[in-house]
Amino acid sequence: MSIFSGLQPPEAFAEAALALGPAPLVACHNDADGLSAGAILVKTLQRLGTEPSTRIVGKGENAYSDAFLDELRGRAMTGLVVTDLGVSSRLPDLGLPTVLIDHHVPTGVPTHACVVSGIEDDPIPTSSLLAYRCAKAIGVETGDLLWLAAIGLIGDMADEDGFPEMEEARALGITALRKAVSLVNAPRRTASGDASAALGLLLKADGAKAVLSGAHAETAALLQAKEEVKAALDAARKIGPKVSAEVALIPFSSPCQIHPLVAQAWRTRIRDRIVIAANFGYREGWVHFAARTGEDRDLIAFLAEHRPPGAGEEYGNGHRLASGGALRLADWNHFVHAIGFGPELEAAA
Ligand SMILES: [Mn+2]
Repeated sequence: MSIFSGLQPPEAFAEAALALGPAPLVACHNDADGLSAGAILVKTLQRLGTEPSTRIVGKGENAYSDAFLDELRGRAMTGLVVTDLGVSSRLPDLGLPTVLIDHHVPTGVPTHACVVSGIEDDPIPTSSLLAYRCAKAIGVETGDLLWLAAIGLIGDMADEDGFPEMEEARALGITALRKAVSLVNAPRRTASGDASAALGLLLKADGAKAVLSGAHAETAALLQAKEEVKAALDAARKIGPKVSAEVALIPFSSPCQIHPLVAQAWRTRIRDRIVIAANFGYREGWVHFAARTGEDRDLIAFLAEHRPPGAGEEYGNGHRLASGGALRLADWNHFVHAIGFGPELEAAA
């Protein structure tokens, strides 16, 4: 029996898409999975005769914040599709047809939207794969969308999970697909966090090889983004962890979104503790952190247990083995004591 009611399979998109009107907005996350899901949905909605616009939700933003709601209210659009940005009952009710396509653990299921979720499937599909299955369910041409589904599957490390679509996509050239993922994932980690070149390239290119070829101007911008991130990561890799009973914490400061990469790198080296990479320099007034574990532990439950009183929507979401969040400085200081550290890991206000 499902613990979430109201979640739909991709087949539900066939009907929901037709209600979105002539000018829908596609809002997507800025990573490879979110961008490729966004690109699939834009192309699908175009094939239904609509003119979709796009909005990438990126650095320091949350699709369920009041600021984003205010922005949406000011936009001329006839419907809304939100993908790879989580599922929350805080989804704004704009009085417009709304579809969510997502694979994160819902923090609540909104009743005024069609929510296509893979959370109860085993294995859990990525947002890009859900978007591809949505396109299939509608019956539009999907032959040129399979590589985009694979970009998200590889980006979210679900390419070995046995999805038949991924096995089919291997014939397109796995090496080129992997390299394209690495490029598309780069800009969202830079100091600016602007992934518009990556989405532009996914919409223009006819496959992974075209992403890499340099035939499109965006490729140079993505290569530059990759260099910027690499330099930041090289610096952060030199910092060692501080250890409490349950947690190994790596503190550093960078405007780049490298905390997930730092946590991932230490996760393979520290097997008996939860790894938290804490970035004090990502955004003014906040500490952003990524949590990973090599143990069989539920990080969402761990973070909920130690949730500081002021934590918002951006805290403790994601997956059992890969979570994280962002906390204002006072809340971070509360949190860091709760997980067993002293004043040396507090953020200076
Ligand atoms: Mn994502």
